[in-house]
Amino acid sequence: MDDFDVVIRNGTIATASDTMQCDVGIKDGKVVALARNLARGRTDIDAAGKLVLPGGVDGHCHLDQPMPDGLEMADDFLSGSISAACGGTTTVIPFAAQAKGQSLRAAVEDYHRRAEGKAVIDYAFHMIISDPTETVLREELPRLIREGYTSFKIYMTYDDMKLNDRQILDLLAVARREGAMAMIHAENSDCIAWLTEQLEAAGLTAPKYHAASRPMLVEREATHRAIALSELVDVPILIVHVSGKEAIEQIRWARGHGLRIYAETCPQYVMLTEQDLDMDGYHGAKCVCSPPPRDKENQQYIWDGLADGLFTVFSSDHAPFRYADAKGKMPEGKEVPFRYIPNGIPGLETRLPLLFSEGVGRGRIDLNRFVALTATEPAKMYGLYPRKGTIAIGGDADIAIWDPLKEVVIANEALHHNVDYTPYEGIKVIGWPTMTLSRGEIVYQENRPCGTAGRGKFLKCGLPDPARPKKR
Ligand code: DUC
Ligand code: ZN
Ligand code: ZN
Repeated sequence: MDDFDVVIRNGTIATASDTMQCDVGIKDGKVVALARNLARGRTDIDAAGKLVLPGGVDGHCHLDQPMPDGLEMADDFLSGSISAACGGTTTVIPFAAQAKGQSLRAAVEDYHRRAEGKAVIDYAFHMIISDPTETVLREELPRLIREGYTSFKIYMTYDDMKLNDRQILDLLAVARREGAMAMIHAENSDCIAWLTEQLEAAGLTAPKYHAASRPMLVEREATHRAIALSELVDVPILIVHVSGKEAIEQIRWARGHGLRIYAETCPQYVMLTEQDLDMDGYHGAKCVCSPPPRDKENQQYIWDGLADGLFTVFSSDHAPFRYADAKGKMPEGKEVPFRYIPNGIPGLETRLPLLFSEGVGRGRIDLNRFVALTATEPAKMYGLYPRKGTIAIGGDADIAIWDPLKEVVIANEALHHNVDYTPYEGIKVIGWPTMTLSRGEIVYQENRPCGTAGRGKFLKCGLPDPARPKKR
């Protein structure tokens, strides 16, 4: 006799490869049956007319990351994970960031303390390596990779984090040996510094000049260089937050030459343009992120890459800073020159609805590709598949039930993050999750979060599929 804790019945299930009508039987947090007409579960959910999708895996977001200069991220693991769950996401992967002079192990331990008792959905960690000392390269990093921290980010810009080419090569060599995934923020630091000085000398310091200080070419050059470094070491890399045409051209070239270059993009590069940095007064600060949003033509290149497989993952890059806040977009409580505006915008909760509505709803990508980009591929990329990122027997019952016809006008007051604005205010989307289950437990239902703080578990990641060492 079947004995299910939960049954989701009458819905349309979609994975990265298939769409089918069947019920989902859940026991002890796992999917245990996929068939029609399952016996009743203790909780029985009617999903008639709904889509039953794998919960999203947000492979790039920032929560409670220590910041320099008195800045503070607005979301911790509690508000961030609640917001994610309310937008249909069931796994988040934020960053344990090493400060210069700090041991990498200490950064990871500190980040565990920040997460402890807070998350309502499961989470893993990437690392950010800002100080690749001999100890990091020889001992800490290899050990941490073997313990389940199998991806790390390298910055080519930002004074407190950037690495030079030699340091990047050293880290890529470790990634190759251990089978880890290196994520690269590709912007040319010196070009940005030089342009920023020129703009400031001319008195051009409003938020919109942030975009002028980081034109496409600084991203193109760094993307090209990152590709060359990856080729030299013979290791795959993932270029994060790709913003437009010229970076895409570099990646297409690399792929065409057989190089294993993966790419991520984010909602801001299909939903915003640099005009959004030129809103009245200082409001453009709300859209300051790096790389900056580009223009309509670049948005189309991003859509093409989402549809044709150039991009493997679609992440939020949620980097939450409050607008009217001295710890956020107004350091010291003032409107400041663009170089002092913290880079980043919120997007955990709106990531999936925006891509669903603008992508699937407008016929730019199909539903299976939507699932691949937002759940399955990030789970594979970071060694969490098939436990996460799909609906399959034996996998965690991380599921978002969507009403594909639900119309929502995005309004910050209805979102659950701790940021005082959304860059997507007033945008109408069609399709929104009505219920999110994490390991079979309902954590969000009809606009209300209902997961308890601390129920989310830390996930040790396996080796990323694309980075497993080749047999030698
Ligand atoms: N890079 C990120 O990955 N997130 C926020 C800001 C940035 O530059
Ligand atoms: Zn970045
Ligand atoms: Zn980021």
